[in-house]
Order: sequence, then structure tokens, then C-alpha cells
Amino acid sequence: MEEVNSRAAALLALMGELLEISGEDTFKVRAYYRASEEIRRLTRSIEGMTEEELLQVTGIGRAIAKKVQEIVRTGTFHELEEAKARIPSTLLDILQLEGVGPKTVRRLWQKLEVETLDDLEKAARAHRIRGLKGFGERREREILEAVQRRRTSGRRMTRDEAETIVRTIAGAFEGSGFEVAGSYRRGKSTLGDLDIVTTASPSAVNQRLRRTGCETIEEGESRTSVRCGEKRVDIRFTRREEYGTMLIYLTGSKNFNIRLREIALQRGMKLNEYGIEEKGKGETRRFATEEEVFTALGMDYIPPELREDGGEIEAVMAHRLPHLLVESEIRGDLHVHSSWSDGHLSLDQLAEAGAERHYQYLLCSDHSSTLGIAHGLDGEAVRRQISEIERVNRDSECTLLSGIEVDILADGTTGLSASVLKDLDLVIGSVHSAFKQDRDVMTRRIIRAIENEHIDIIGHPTGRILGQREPYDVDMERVIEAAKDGGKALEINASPHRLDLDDLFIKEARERGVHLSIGTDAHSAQELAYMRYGVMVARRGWCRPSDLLNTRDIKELLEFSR
Ligand code: DGT
Ligand code: CA
Ligand code: CA
Ligand code: ZN
Repeated sequence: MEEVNSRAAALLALMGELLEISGEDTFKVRAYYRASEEIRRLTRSIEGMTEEELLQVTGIGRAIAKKVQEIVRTGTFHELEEAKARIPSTLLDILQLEGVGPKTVRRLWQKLEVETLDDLEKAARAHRIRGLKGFGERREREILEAVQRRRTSGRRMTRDEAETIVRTIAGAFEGSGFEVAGSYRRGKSTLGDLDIVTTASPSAVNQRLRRTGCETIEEGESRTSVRCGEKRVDIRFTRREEYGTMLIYLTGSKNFNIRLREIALQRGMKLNEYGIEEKGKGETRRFATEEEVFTALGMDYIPPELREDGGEIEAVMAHRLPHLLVESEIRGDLHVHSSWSDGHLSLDQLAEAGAERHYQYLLCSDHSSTLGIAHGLDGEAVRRQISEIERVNRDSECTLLSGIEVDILADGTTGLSASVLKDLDLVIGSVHSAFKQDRDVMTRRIIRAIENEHIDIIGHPTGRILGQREPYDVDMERVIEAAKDGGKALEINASPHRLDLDDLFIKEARERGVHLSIGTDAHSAQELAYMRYGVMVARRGWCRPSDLLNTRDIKELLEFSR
């Protein structure tokens, strides 16, 4: 219900804004704003309301009642589309800037011929805005800042950025339950914004939020939005007894929610964020936990990481959901760097850090020296490191495995020779150069490395750096096939800046029976904790414990490398 009402309210308000930009008379404009407000406040759904019923709502006259019905039927209304067509569509980008309303858009457009964000930025930089009546220097600077914010806020957050924000605002929920839902809870690699559900008292939270240094976008009793740095956080307040359905709704994904509602309907139940209404009974059952909601729908619990409408609904119906990997099943980290290359920890410190995490092993995989990456190891250094590792292992709870992250050169050969690689426990091969090769060349390059008998694992297989570097052009289908044929592993690089493989490739590799390994690529002790992100994306890729090399004990692991 909420969806169609809020859509209608938004479209009516947009109509008012468009009319204002076009310079229509204020009476008509105000009628739209008023109707929008009233519909937003309405507690029943406009879906199925007759024209006469709509007319009962204060602020809705006959003309607007017809438009509301048109929205319910078609998702928009004719006059709105006409009004949009009357002005340059780029004006709407400007209208969406923070602190910019329709009157401002109209003035800038009429007086300065500003039609696009670029025009606006230029006008602000040339100090042409401050001269307009009622604008001034300060307003001009605010407009420029809003444009710049828009340009950077398009970037999605990494997991570690998100966690910093969550830590910043966690104090505002002091003493009460709250959960970060949305894509965060589903374990996505990057996040558009954060969605928090809480049973805390709105007034207390709102008040404490003001002290966090985040900027309030809107504040209310049922929802509040703030901006922390450049990132948005939406907070939804809920009653304890409705927490289960609200959490499911806000965890999403949107497609999952839609499927879940359909299933509920098939069983004669109407599901929304407040509860389940059984057909004909007219009363709403409320649920404090997600588990109870799934039970009421006759389903097993679906872990958030699977809620993408990617086959989990079909699986749950057949009671065939996988038992997903959990972090406590991880026995070691299969990609770490020491101070022998660009890491911060000595071998002794590494072993100690591994023991602290109760790991059986850590794969010490420093860079090879070929590309002149900071302090890479040459053949001679590799031999010295192997004997040093033997010494460390003599009295260490956590075993260091000797390895290397060897460069896969442009032609698919390795940066160190076979005579060096053969003595190592496990070898990771990674692409660190010539990223721009065309698809076929890159694909054959990596496949050649997979076919190299000394390489066990392909590191960060697509080379992406989130928000900074696109993956190189590679045919992962063929790489996955080659890894399967060669019995080699593909890495899930758990660094929050990479998360490479991503969930879809993990899922595909897993389905084809390809080995997977999680490596944090840690350069310090703290970064060993990135393991949780690796487990998270592995779960999104439907991984069971047995799909990962990291759940094996040392003996089984070394059998894999032979
Ligand atoms: P993001 O923020 O782009 O990383 O992705 P989400 O999944 O966090 O999306 P967001 O923040 O727009 O919405 C949070 C949740 O709210 C989403 O996962 C499911 C629910 N939701 C949002 N829009 C709709 C909708 O139109 N219909 C339904 N059924 N649920 C929605
Ligand atoms: Ca979100
Ligand atoms: Ca959101
Ligand atoms: Zn690397």
C-alpha cells in the first residue's frame, strides 16, 4: 500500500514543481502540493479507492482525483508527461540538488540560461550567480558545493567505509536494538546507502544523531535520513512487535521482497513491513523476528546473503537451501604478505597473528621481484625465506606455509622460474601489469598460468579495484573452465577494495566444482580480519564449507597442491 501512495504523492509534488519552473500561477501549483501532502498522510491505500472516496479526502478536488486514479492505473498521468516535455529535462537534475527548489531553478534558467549541471557549475565558478537578486556569495558557494557533492556521491561505498559510518552513528542507538539492513546485510561488495532498522525511541535517536557530526537530511517519528561524509543513512523506526517484517522488508532485495509477497498472496496472506493480513480476517498478525515470518509463510529461514531472487526461493520450497560456510570453519588464510615484500609484519609476527586468530596456517605469499614491486623476492630470497619459515614453524602454533604471489607476465609465463616455484608449498599467480590487453589475449594469458604445473591459485582473478579500476577484459567462463580442467583454485580476494572474485563468478565456479580459496591479501595484523568479507561474498556465492580450500586441515591442503 505504502508504495502506490508514496508514488502518487511524489508525482503530484513533481507536477507542482514543474508548473512552478514553467511559471504557472501559484494557485494551481499549491493545489498539487496540498494533494501530495494529503495522500502522503493517508493511512489507507489509494489503490481501489473510487473517485467519490478520493473526493472525501481534504485537499483533493475532482481534477486531481482523476489524476490519482490514472496513477494507480498507469503509474503516471498524462498532464505530468506533458509538463515534463515543456521544459529541458536536464532542469530536473538541477532540481534534485540539495537546497535547490523550483523557484531557484526557474530564476537560474530564465536569468542565466542555466539548463544543465555543467552550466550551473560554470555560472557559479564565474561568480555570475551571486549577482542575482536574493542570491549572494554564500548561496552561490552552497550551490557549487551541492553540484560537487552530487558528482562524488554517485560512487558506492566499500565495506570498510560503511563500517566506519556504522561505528560513527552506533552510539545514537545506545541501549536499543538496531540492525543495518539493505545491501549491507545481504553482504554486497559495495553499498549505495545504509538502511538501519531500530526499535529505539525516535526522539532519543534523532537527538543523539545531531551530536554525531552527520548532517540531517530529514527527521521524523517513523523515518530519519542523515548524511555522514558523503554517504546517506536511512533510519526506519519500528515497534518491537513488528521488527521481523520490517527487517525483512528493509533487507530486501527489492526483487526478493516482490517474490515473497507473491508467495504470501498465493497462500491467502498479505505481507508488508507491518505484518501479515490473512484474507478475509481483516486483522494483521505481527512478528517480532524474521524466523517467525518465514515460518508463517511455510518456509525455511533464508539467510540474507541469498535474498536476491537468484534461485533461493525455488531452493527453499524444495528444502534444498545450502548449508553456507561460516567464518569459524575457516582454518587459515591463503594470501598474506610479510615485511619481506611490502607487508608490515616479520615472519615471527605473522605466525603470532595467525595463532591469535586460532588459525592452523597462513600462506605467506610475498610478491615476486620481476616487476620491481616494492621489495619483491627473487629466487635467492625465496630460498632464504623458505628456511626462515622452517625456523619460525619449529615453535609456532600457527604454521606458515611457504608461498609466493608470482606475477603472471604479459605472455602468461611467470616472474620466477620453475626451479624456484617447485620448492614452495603453494603458489599464487596474479596479473599485476599489462591490464589493457584485449579479451582473448588476457584470457589466454591467464589460462596459460592455470596450466603451469607450479601455480595452484589464481589471485584476484579479474583485477578490479572497487571504485577505482574496472576489471580487465577477461572471459571468466573460459578461465573457470580451465581451472576446473586443471584442478586449480580461483581466489576470493577478501580485501574490501577488491572482493574479487565477485559473488556471481563464485557461484558459477562453485556450481562447476572449481576449488576456491579465500585470501585477505593482508599487509598487517588488522587486515587478517578481512576474512569476514571473504566469507560474506562466498556465502553470496552459495558456498558450502567444502567448496573452500580454507576449511581443510594442513594435510588435506597440501594434498591439493600435489
Ligand atoms: P543499495 O543501497 O543500492 O546498495 O541497495 P539496497 O538493496 O540497500 O537498496 P535500497 O537502499 O534502495 O533499499 C533498501 C531495501 O528496501 C531494499 O533492499 C528492499 C527495500 N525496497 C526498496 N525499494 C523497494 C521497492 O520498490 N519495493 C519493495 N518491495 N522493496 C523495496
Ligand atoms: Ca541501501
Ligand atoms: Ca536506502
Ligand atoms: Zn596481488
